Amino acid sequence: MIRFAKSSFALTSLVALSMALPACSSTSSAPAETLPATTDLEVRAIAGLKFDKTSYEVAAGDTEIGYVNDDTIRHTLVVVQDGTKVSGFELKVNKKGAIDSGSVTLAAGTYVLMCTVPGHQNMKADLTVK
Ligand SMILES: [Cu+2]
Repeated sequence: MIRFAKSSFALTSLVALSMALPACSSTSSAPAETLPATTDLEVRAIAGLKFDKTSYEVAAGDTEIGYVNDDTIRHTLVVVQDGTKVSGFELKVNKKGAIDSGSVTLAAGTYVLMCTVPGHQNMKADLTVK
């Protein structure tokens, strides 16, 4: 029983290692995935339940938002105005290096970017749309 558990653990490690190898062959430490060239606003989730900036700014209208996970745990990104979530827009990055992007139409005003993962309620930043 113990022997079986050990060998299946070794197999899992080997699979994980072989999956990680292509990333190691890259000359850069950046994740393989990149944001679309059309990205208007880049937001990064960083360690300590924070976004990479405390305030962001973008032009009004159709906005392509890109979200990059520089942390090791799952995060989401929603846009909130006056306590109400802008409907139809939510980005999710489940692990380190994950990238998500999507477009949302925003009128000029003041918004808050938030992560909806339980316990991440302090993960907020201001978004000014001009
Ligand atoms: Cu979060």
